[in-house]
Amino acid sequence: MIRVVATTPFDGQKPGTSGLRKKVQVFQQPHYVENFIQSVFDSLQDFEGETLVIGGDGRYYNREAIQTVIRMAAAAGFGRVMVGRSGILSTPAASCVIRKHEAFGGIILSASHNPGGEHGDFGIKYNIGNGGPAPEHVTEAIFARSREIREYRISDAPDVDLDTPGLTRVEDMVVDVIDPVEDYAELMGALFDFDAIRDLFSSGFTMRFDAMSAVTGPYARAIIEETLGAAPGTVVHGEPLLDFGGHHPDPNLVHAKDLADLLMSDQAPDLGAASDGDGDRNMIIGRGRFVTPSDSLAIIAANAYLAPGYKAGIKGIARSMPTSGAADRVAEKLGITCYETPTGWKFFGNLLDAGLATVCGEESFGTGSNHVREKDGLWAVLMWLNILAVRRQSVADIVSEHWATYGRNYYTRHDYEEVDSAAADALMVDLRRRLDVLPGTVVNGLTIERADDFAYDDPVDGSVTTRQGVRVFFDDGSRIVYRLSGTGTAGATLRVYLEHFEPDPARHDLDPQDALAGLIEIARTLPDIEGRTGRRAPDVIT
Ligand code: VG1
Ligand code: CO
Repeated sequence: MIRVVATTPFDGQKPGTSGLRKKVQVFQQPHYVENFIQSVFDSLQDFEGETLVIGGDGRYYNREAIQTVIRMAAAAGFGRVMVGRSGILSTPAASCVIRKHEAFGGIILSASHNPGGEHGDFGIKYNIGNGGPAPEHVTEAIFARSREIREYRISDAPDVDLDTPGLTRVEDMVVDVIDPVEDYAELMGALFDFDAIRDLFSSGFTMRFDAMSAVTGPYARAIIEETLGAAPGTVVHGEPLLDFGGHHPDPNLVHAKDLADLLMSDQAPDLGAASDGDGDRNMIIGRGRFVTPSDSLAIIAANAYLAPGYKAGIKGIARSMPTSGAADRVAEKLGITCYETPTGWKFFGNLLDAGLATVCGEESFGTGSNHVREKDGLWAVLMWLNILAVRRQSVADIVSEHWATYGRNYYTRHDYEEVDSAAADALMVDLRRRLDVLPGTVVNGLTIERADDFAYDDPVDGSVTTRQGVRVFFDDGSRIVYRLSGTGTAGATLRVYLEHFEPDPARHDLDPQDALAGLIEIARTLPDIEGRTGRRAPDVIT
């Protein structure tokens, strides 16, 4: 039976950079998930009888939320839901399944790289029929609806058995529990030269893939160990856990420190890689050489033709604004356009759909291509494996050669986490107020050439997105960017992105924190970070 339940709106059901993210306790309030899901359905049209894909990263509250979404999809009139077995679908796999099965859209349960568990974070995201995150006009409609919702519709059917693949029914809707890996693994096999990668592993090449007790474990084991023949044990922390083992499932030098330490040691394998909570991020480290995500994007763009799926070359590159300009230099050499978008994968969707960009990336450990409409952690790792299998050089040599050819964009991001929201807002307001007077100012020997608040004109649908981050450009080509995170769940996180271009190969082996020391000092003092937030130093440096 379908029940109509009276409800009242909750404050703050506003999707951020990537979906709605809150503490688990917030989602556990009666009607909270239901209100948001009904607001999503109320913002969509013509889905009667259509297919909805559902899956998540396996974190605490994943199964409970999925049962609610299934009951509400049945009440809303969907014809079929495809749900990953045990409620599991990595974000890129969900995107792949939506596209392959021509679903109407998908609901992804994840707070991505945010910590999980009973006291951690949870999240819900709606993806559209192209497999990508809902664009801004859709998330705005969802938020608007959440503020006036008065009732929701839900079936009172019992829980669906999520652990047994196959077909069942809830009301008139078919529930199809699918293998979460199959479609995705098949797509990867079509893009990359699996024979060449198998040869690489059988020649003695060694690797460690840290799945961080998050969703990519089953995918990495099936593809890297079982299909490509990497030694058993190559994938570590391969079981998805409700709380990710108590760690931040965020693949960076701070939260994947064990992996980073191993790669800098005498016991280092040839390649180290890691992925985040929902499998869309990646970290690449060679023996003794960390590859920044911005460099990884540039190197992938320059070498993509080595993989069968990209042998005809790439049509364009897209990067988020705070990502370094390394990819721009590759685009210039290839004679293609490099698009600059606001932070968040949803801004790449139109460029990919229109065939303007083939490869996309963000400085936040996100890389991907037109094969799906999400960033894709394992895809990036397989791309690197394909490149290494063909070039047969070390990661460090490939990176050094790249810098010698294109120059090096020294890059770092400093995060100040959980700072007082009012203080962070005031800091940004003050920077915006000073945009007109900053040009011409000399700080620490560098002259500010121009400053602005990044706005994006989407070349495909003409939409304009403003206030996407304050940029300060210096006369030596250096850049500082300030923006507030849209994924956090406590206080505000101030992100400061720093970049300096170095053409001289003799100066390519500096520690980025040293190479950027002068700029880092300017970045701290220009908006008086310490005075306004009380923070002397960032919490996370990547
Ligand atoms: C962060 C990153 C952004 C990324 C987003 C989602 O957003 O900076 O580049 O797209 O997370 O990534 P913010 O607003 O906190 O800076 V994930 O792996 O959540 O899906
Ligand atoms: Co993620």
